[in-house]
Amino acid sequence: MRLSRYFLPTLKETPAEAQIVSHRLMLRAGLIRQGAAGIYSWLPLGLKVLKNIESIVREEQNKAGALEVLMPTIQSSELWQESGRYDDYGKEMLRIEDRHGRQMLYGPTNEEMITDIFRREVKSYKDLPMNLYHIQWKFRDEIRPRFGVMRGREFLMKDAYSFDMTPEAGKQSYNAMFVAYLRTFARLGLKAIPMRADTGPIGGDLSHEFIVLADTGESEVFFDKAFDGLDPMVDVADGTDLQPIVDEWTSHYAATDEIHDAASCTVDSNDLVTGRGIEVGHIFFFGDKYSKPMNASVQGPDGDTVNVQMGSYGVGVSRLVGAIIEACHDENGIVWPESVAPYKVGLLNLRKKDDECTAACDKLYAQLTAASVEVLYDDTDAGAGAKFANMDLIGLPWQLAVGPRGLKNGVVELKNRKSGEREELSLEAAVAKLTA
Ligand code: 5CA
Repeated sequence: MRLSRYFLPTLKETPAEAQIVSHRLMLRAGLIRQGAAGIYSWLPLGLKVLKNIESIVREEQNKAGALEVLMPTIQSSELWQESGRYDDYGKEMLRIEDRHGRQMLYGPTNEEMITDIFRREVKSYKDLPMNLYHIQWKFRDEIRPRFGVMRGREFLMKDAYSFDMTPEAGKQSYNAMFVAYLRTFARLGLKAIPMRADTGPIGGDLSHEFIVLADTGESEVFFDKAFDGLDPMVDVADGTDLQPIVDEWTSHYAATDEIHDAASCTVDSNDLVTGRGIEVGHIFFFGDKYSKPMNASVQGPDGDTVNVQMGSYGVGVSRLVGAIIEACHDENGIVWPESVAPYKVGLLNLRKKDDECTAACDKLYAQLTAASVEVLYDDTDAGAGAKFANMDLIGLPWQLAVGPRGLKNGVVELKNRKSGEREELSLEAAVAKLTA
């Protein structure tokens, strides 16, 4: 992509309304713009990151055996009357009346709707286990939307719903999502710790929040430093017994302030780490909480009818953009992990008026693009200093700078955004390194 043809409205000044670094950088780097409190438009660069995160989440859901569907954002109130949550959900639910006076709502979550789909179609234990997920916008009329996309009112969530015949099978489905979450957050370049959690309005008694550590996180967290030694990139194949993996990850103490109790915490004080964290995922097992009132049942092997055992599993996809920036930035801007970066390489033409320099840049751009390397090519008239500052701000993993002085010696400069390391390479070597 040529920057001269792109829409990247970056800001030099720090926007006054943004209290935390990720919100400031998302505005400054031209990723989002606010429409109303807690409601954002995604500009081209931000949307690319959001889509990259979504893809990784999707790959790991599919790998874990979940099936993608897409449910609507607008729901009818009737199913929520059935589950009993229509009144319970209170003011966080955005209620809408259609032209016929029917009560509708903008979905804050989809337990009711998916349970309805399931009960209409699935009648036998033979069709289980089943896990259905979608990646769809939600609306919660948060009392205090803040920190940009971190606590929005409209936000993108991946929500999965599992259906099983027995509580034991239901826990296996829970374990599959638990492990998929470990892998997902690791692939996103994050260190997320699963912590025992309150279940709130979703319900149930088994639940974990996946928390990314960041000073600006909304919850205070307490955990055993033993988590440092665990590798979340667990390799799983069909039939792998997941229980030992989950046991390993849940045997160490980790709790948010909601349930942490200093008196009953057994971790040696030298081993207990205290910090702040951002909740990027939340998984629940709630048995028949919805299947019973909504009468979602299947026929078991001996002919009797049983309410299915359910779990639900959320990932805050849009929140993750902010969470990744909180975890990956420095004083000059964002430092994207390569897996989610909007472009891999920023190509800087340091002297656009120099024909040789422009010809070399055009050629590098063509070669890298032909090799499927995503390049954002700064072919604008801006000065070299401004170009470097802008590239640092938007945080692409590699910067390839081309200037007349280097070209005289046949070299260009490749900088790694994260380490800051620079090296001079021939043009061929630079292309080889970036396409390797
Ligand atoms: N139905 C269940 C799981 S599918 C559910 O709704 N869980 S949740 O309420 O915990 O939300 C799932 C994830 O969505 C959270 O872990 C969080 O990462 C994200 N999320 C929740 N509220 C917001 C919000 N206001 N802004 C941005 N992300 C949010």
